[in-house]
Amino acid sequence: VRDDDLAHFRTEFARFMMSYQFVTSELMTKINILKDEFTYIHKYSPIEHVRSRLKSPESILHKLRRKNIPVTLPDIRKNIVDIAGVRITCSFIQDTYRIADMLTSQSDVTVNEVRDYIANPKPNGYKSLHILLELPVFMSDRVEHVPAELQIRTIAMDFWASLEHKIYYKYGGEIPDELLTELTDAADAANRLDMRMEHLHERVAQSRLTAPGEEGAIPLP
Ligand code: 0O2
Repeated sequence: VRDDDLAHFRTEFARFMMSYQFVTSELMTKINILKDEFTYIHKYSPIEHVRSRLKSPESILHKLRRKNIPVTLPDIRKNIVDIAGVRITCSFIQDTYRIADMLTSQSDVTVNEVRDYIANPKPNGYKSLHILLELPVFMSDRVEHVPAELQIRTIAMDFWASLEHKIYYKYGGEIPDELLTELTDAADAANRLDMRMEHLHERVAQSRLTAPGEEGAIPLP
């Protein structure tokens, strides 16, 4: 490879990666606006944490090799749709869907695919709502439609997924059977906890609606 070509590729790649940084910033702004406004109206926040990450060049290359995709920027743009990743953690299951609806109904958001692993968990027990979307990013000389992966899940689902992720990497993807069984049991326990918390949350919301002396209160959803 000539030095000139390498320098050119470096510049282009850096510029390419910047577009994912920008789409992440746009998504974070949208999420923060929804969070603040929802909290103001409903007096509680449906979002506990929001985190974002950019896939590393190593991890992009690894995925390209695994899927046998050529290493060109247009191929990466088209095929690796989770370079920009944003994860929202909610307290309650109903809020994961509510946040998803609020975001995906915005007119500049194009939804390419929804993978609902909450309604259809993976065989290991993994639960999360994944939305593959695209947003326009306005730059100095052009508009780019940049994809991002949004993951929305509850605190209990997130707790389970982070431990499973660590165990998966610790065992290089070959988790021993007895740990797999325990993990599946833990996923069931997390699911039961989600159901109970949701039920409690609904009861509290109902009692707030009917409590005497609270006529002026803004009802919980
Ligand atoms: P990281 O480090 O989070 O980026 P695809 O090839 O795109 O069709 P892919 O990428 O497996 O299939 O898509 P999927 O199933 O929607 O999963 C994408 C991401 O979801 C993963 O990204 C994880 O973050 C998370 N995920 C999916 N399945 C599991 C699971 O069983 N356990 C845990 N803990 N997380 C999961 P990456 O790139 O694998 O990792």
